[in-house]
Amino acid sequence: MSGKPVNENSKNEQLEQYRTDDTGKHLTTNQGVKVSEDEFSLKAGVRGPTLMEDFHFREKMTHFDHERIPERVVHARGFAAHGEFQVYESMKEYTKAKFLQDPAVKTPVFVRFSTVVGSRGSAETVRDARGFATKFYTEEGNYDLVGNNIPVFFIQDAIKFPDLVHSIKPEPHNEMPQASAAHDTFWDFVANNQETAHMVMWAMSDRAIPRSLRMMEGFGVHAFRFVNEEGKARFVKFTWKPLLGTHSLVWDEAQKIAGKDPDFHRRDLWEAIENGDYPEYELGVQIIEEEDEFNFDFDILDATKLWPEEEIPLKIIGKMTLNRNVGNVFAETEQVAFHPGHVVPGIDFSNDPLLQGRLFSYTDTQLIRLGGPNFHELPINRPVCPFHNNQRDGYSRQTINTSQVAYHRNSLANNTPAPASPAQGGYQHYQEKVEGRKVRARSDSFKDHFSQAALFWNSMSEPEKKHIIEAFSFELGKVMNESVRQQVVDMFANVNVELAAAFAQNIGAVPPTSGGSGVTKSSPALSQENKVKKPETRKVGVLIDKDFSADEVQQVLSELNSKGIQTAIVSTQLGNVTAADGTELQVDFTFSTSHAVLFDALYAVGGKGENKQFKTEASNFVNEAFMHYKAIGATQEGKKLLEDTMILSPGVVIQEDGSSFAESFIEAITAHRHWDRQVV
Ligand code: HDD
Repeated sequence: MSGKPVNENSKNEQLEQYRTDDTGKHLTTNQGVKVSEDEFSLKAGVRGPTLMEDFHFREKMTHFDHERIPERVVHARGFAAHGEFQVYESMKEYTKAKFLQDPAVKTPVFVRFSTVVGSRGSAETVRDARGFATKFYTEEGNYDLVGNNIPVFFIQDAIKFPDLVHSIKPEPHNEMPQASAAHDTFWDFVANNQETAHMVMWAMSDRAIPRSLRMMEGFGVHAFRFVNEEGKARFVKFTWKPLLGTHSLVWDEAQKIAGKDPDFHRRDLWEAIENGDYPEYELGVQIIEEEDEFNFDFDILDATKLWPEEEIPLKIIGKMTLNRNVGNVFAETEQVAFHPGHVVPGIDFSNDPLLQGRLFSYTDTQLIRLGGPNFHELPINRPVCPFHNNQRDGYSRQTINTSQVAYHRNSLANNTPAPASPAQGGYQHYQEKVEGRKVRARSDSFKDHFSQAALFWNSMSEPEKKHIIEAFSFELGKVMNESVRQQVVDMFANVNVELAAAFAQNIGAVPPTSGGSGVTKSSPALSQENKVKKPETRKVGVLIDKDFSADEVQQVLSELNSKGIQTAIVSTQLGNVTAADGTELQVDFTFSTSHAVLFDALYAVGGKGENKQFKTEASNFVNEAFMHYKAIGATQEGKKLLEDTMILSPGVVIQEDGSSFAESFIEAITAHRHWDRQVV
């Protein structure tokens, strides 16, 4: 691309140059020679040996043998989409970054979501942090915001990253467990590296089992810097806020989904985009003036600390919309290379020692993963603005650099490509004054590991606290070593004694009698119970048997659909299900091809036909949805699917004469879950 202004279509137009559709074409070799036979290798006689000269066979087989590349060492399982970002108002006061200046400019973006621990083929609803990596293709080059859905990290210094990852990955002697932290080495690491306390609280909370990639927040985690045209710098943290609110699964449900649909999150994202329900996230920034650097009760350079929104307000500055699915997962999702060091003028780093180490690691990993130094030439990684330098050659180089010189300074090319001054858009590192001795040490200001872990605990609603205790009990219940279990109990007594005592009991450890952090503060912004709740895109399973009353069902479905709620008809067989008046509804799923865990709510309709199989299977669905605190609506014969204990429970909406069933049901769906329900 040459200096064309960047708009929301720029990346798509660039990718278009590389797209190929083989439909309707002749089969050829990679050399372009047409192939006449693709089923039989070339042999000396029909029963004879295959011949070396069969170039088509050799080429086809060799290419196949080399199809796999190493998966990412972390964040291997991921899914991505294209979209655009638009700033609401100019951020000129804070940063000179061009893509944050003009509300009329739409910058193309590519976002890859991921789990951290599991291999490329692992299930998606595991308990884990989620990666949330965004590449902005700006007119000044690529800017990558490589974040997670948790605002803090396990460790404070990047030198510990290999240790952390070795502890949480499957254990080396038997490669178990896959995609899970619930094992001895991880918890041994936690107990012996107590800086992990805060992030572990998040990982044990509902945040680690998101309902949807469209319903989770994203965080840049580190303090970065905004630098404006005058050269003034301020510290900044970045947060993505989903417009659909932040919602989670329940743990039993998450585990079942892992089997029923290991692709649950990517399917949800893919289908939402295909349906035109484009996921939207607002970008928020928290800004700290340089002179306020030391005015907080935590060190702002410590990645195990968040900046409470109540103390440092989140300013919403723009919106990202994901509106296009990828065309080829390998070419785009797999080959995309993110790097927190990909910044543009106006965005700079802080001295957070975790960030500083990341600045090395990402290019290094791409070199092995993508096979050499030219990965920036892959279509998905190319900037949409021109790029020129004296870097040359290397494996799979695509650019044909035709100039005679490839060095700086030169006279033969009039000293070009020439560095640009800051006024011409050249990146200038912020000239922070630093001095100190070379030490391998950690600042004392990084040594409080428990206060913010306690802040998080204090901020949780009662159901969220209960889930955290259950998560600790589950994870530590899978730890074989008694000493490790006890060490973790003793460690979390420093966060909150009731918490540690509650899970200690469940895992056969000695409960603490004293401890606690002394922190009484809370941050309401941390509780998911305080987030936006909307009915849009929620999925409702409609359980229907033959001889139902069509008028009523059609009316309810149309009211649900008018609120953006999606409905799917579930019955015993595919095909059509026939109403009492002969109306036919097309069945989307049978009880065996779907499951209650795959829906946000159930609408039990039933039917007059006394079908035993329907009754058994539909009742199982209803019981399961009830156990997972989901909204259940029942009309007609569907009421008979509810057990007596359910009838007066919160979130269970039963049609009574004269009541507005659909309205109440929509309200119950919007609430997401009904935690005050008695579930045995
Ligand atoms: Fe990392 C991938 C996020 C700490 C080293 N990281 C990776 C991805 C995300 C993050 C979202 C996947 C990118 C993609 O989809 O391709 N990482 C984080 C966050 C961290 C963090 C939010 C803490 C604030 N990471 C971190 C440290 C190191 C790394 C401290 C090493 C010093 N991360 C890597 C890596 C990966 C990676 C090994 C694997 C694949 C890749 O980079 O491209 O270099």
